[in-house]
Amino acid sequence: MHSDKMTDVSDTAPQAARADLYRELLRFPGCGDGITYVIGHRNPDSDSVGSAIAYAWLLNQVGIPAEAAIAGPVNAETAWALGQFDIPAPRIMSKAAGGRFVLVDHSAFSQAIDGMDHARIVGIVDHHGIGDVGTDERIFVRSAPTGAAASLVYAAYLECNVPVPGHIAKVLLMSILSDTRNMTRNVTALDRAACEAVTKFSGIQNTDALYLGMSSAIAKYDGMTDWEIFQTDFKAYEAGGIRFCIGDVNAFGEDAVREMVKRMQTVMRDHYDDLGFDLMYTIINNKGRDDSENMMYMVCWGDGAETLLRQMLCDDNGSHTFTFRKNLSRKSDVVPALTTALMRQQVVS
Ligand SMILES: [Mn+2]
Repeated sequence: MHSDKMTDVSDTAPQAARADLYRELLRFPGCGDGITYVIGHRNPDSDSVGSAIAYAWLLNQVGIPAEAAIAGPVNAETAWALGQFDIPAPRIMSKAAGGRFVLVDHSAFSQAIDGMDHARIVGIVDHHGIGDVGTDERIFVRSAPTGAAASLVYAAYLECNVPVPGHIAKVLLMSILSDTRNMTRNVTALDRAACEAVTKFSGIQNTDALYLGMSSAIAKYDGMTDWEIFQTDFKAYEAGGIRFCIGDVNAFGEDAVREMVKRMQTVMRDHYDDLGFDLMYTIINNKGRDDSENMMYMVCWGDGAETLLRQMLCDDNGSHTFTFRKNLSRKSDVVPALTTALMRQQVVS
């Protein structure tokens, strides 16, 4: 007989009772009437988009009218995957003021759309650090160090005892594979459980093929200028009074990576003055790597930018270029390393 985990859960009275507790928390007083928008960060990646779609769908199931939104156009990877699934991208929102929001995959105003500081934030689902979106109002925050925000969204489905339908399973799978680099980076037991479950519910047989399609799509950047490529996945930070940014771009194979290194160096040099950051970094991932090749490159610009990178585990190739044998995560490796180095610098100077 076919046994479905989700059905098993709903059959047990204690589980169902517990689901009611979580449903009530999601609909907490003050959450209000009208539409709640679920939105990810600027320069949306697959995790941001998939998590928004899936969490909005869940909110609707528990009685909160919700709609997924995105902070800008989807990237080539997300566009390709949504195209495969025949699922439309959420609508783009650029102004938040006056609206009601759940933030997914971010919790900092610098990564939110304009006006979020004048909006009502009723929830956060994030796997980064806690950002600066402080509020005096009541809020449902779900934050944990998972590989993908989408794994936390899956956990919310479990808690609310809402079965994951096929189309939601597909976008959650897209999100998890993307953020964990096909389950090779920052993978926790929850990510593994989520990935296994949504793979099953999605009906997708070959997740490696899905991931390969996604990563070759994102490394293509068809018809985009170097400046547009640089901005596709770009985040701003501050530590020790120093403003810095880290872009994250992709290329397929070592030759394409070296070419991309040069292009991103030029972009950073040309836009250094108008962007106004003290330090600029770009990670260039090798998406089609074999064992003889480097996993990723980092290029930098700005006074002292190289000094900070030299403190990380990498090879200095000169002309602002560094190579890594390991796949580093911007969130869990690069940002903490740079932040620590900058704070230390501040203490010394
Ligand atoms: Mn994420």
